[in-house]
Parts: sequence; structure tokens; C-alpha cells
Amino acid sequence: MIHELPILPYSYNALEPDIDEKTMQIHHDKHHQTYVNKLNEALNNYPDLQILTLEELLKSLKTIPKEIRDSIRHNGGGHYNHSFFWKIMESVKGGEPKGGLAVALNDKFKNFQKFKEKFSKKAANLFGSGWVWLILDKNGNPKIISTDGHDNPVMKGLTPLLVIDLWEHAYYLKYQNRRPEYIEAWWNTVNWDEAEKYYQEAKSKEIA
Ligand code: MN3
Repeated sequence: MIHELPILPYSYNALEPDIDEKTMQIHHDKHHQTYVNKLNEALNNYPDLQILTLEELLKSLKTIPKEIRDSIRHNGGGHYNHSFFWKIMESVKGGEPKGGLAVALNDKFKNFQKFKEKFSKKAANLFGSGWVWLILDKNGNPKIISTDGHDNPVMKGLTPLLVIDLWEHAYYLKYQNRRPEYIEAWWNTVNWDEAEKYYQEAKSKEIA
């Protein structure tokens, strides 16, 4: 297998009560695994693409042969987004960002509360299945964006810092149609140390 399902960095029940054990189990073991399997299947007859990293594949979608492009986009995107999503959550986290990211968010959105409100609103209003991200734009400024399906910022050459999965499979077992409740609970799981790490990595590349 070329691409592999990453191990969840905490137990299935670690995010209880905000995100329930059963959802985590199905989401990681079934949904994410399926994206990985289908990505590998799509690459089966393309040895020259098998040597590319997932990010390289997603950055070069335009050059991928047409017959597998949609599959790489959907399943490669699904693999990337979920891998990112697991890492940006953690048990007993939440709270507010510290460090450079906190300063950048205050500069852009006035304060953390205003940022959180704006992000939550975009997540609540997203139509259909997709993701809402905090990214750094090409000028290194934080910005909230949404992507449809399994599209992501990497495909657009942007740097992701934070993401929430808004496909129904991410919350339906516990929250059914109450997406805003899921979004509010999800903030309790955010691993701001990880987001800060991505922010610092991006900033150090800017300087270099
Ligand atoms: Mn999902």
C-alpha cells in the first residue's frame, strides 16, 4: 500500500463528550480508511504517481491523467483532510490560542471571540458537505475559507492551520441536524499547540 491510514493520536473516546466514541470509530476506521483504499486503487496503474507524496499529488491535480483526476481529488483530498483533522483535535484541549497565531488572529479579527464567531458562522452556513478552514493566504495573513467536498487549501497553494469537518458523518450520530451544537462542542477539542506549530512553520518558510 502506498498511502496508509494514520493511527489516531488518541483513543476513540478521548474527545467525549464533545465528539462521541462511536462517531470517531466509524469516521476514522471506515470513512477515512475508504478514502485511503480508493486513493491507492486509483494509483494502481500509475507507478510514476506512486512516488509522489500526498501533498505533491494534491498540488499537481491539473497534471494528473484525466481518468483518475476526480478520484485523486476526492479520495486524496479526503485522506489529507481527515489526517489533518485528527491532529488538530486533542482531549482536554480547547481554550484559546497563544503565541504568534493569537497575535495574528487579534490583528485580523480584533479578538479571539470575534474570530470564533466568524468561523462558527461560516461552518454553520456551509451548504452541503465540506470543510471550513483557518488558513494563511499568500501574503501570510490568516483567513477563514470553506471548501466543498474534499477540496482543500493545499490544492490552492495555501497553508492550512485549522479545520472542521462538516460532512454529516462527522456529527450525525450524536447531533443529528443540530450542526451548530456540534460546532460549539468541537471548539473544546481544538489543539491550539498544533495550529501554532503550523503557523510557525509557515512563518519560518516566509523568512527563508
Ligand atoms: Mn469526514
